[in-house]
Amino acid sequence: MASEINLVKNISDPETASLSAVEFSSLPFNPERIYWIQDFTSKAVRGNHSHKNLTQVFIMVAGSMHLEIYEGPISRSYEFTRKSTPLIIGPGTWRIMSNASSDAVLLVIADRPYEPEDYIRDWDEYQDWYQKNNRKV
Ligand code: T46
Repeated sequence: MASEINLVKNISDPETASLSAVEFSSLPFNPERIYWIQDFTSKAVRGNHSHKNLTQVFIMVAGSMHLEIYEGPISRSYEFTRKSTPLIIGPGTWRIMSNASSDAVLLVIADRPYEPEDYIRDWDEYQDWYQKNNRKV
């Protein structure tokens, strides 16, 4: 499952700065972890995996990247920028991040701690898993 979620409140002061806020109470889950990814190199390709149980919100706080999301065999592409609405990425979605700008910062809010066993990193295994778990797009 991948869908947009409007949860960022932006308060802009043209004379000083812009402030953006997320109230945890507006999330559809209780956050367990926050991390962010930055300092992308020009040829970086990250992700290339799915999760069995993890739900996350992706917020692009700076720069831009290309985001490809698969739900089984069906894919969707996003040009994800700091102007984009945040995305909820649920279990059973394969993600590929590429073409990030050098200033890109992706902030992720997750509903579970880091669990290496929750990852599916093999594409064929993912497609089998997706079929067996009967995920709907
Ligand atoms: C995702 C995308 C957007 C930790 O030790 N703790 C953590 O919370 C995370 C997320 C990672 N790590 C370690 C595991 C690896 O040794 O950091 C290293 C890089 O992780 P990974 O190769 O999974 O990084 P990405 O950028 O491919 O994927 C990450 C998340 O793992 C993933 O859930 O959706 O960011």
